[in-house]
Amino acid sequence: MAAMIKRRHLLALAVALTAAPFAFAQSRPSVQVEQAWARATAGQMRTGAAYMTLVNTGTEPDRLIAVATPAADKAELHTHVMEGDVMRMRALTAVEVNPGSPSVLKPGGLHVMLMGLKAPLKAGDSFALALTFEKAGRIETTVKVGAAGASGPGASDGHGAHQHKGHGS
Ligand SMILES: [Cu+2]
Repeated sequence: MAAMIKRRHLLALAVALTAAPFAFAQSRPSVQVEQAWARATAGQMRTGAAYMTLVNTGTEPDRLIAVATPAADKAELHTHVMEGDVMRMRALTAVEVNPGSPSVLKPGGLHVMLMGLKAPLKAGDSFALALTFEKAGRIETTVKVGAAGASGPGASDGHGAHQHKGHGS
């Protein structure tokens, strides 16, 4: 008799557990775009790249599916792949943004390719970038332009001694 009741309780628990993901799925997914930056371009070069960290603060996976900026004729999602000994860029249709593991766009990896820049990117300037996510929708961010040789957001070119390192890691 007692065993019977216990079994029923277990079943109820199992139902509660399987129902939980549905409850979470109702919550609105959200993505934060952090530390968007770009390198200054050289001379009349008409292509550039923007980098950033995409943090999924929701509970469901999301995907970055489109990028656009008034600073360039066209923006695309790119990654770098090795083909033999040669590093090449390849266009992507989407970048996965999963909860608990920020997607980092950085030199040598994922990046937003800017084609047909309307003006050279100069250190200290900034420009708007619109990111469209499958679930989170359209998010606008501001891309800060760093030095031509910058390797990260806010990275100094040797003169930025007063710069803070930003969010600790
Ligand atoms: Cu590219």
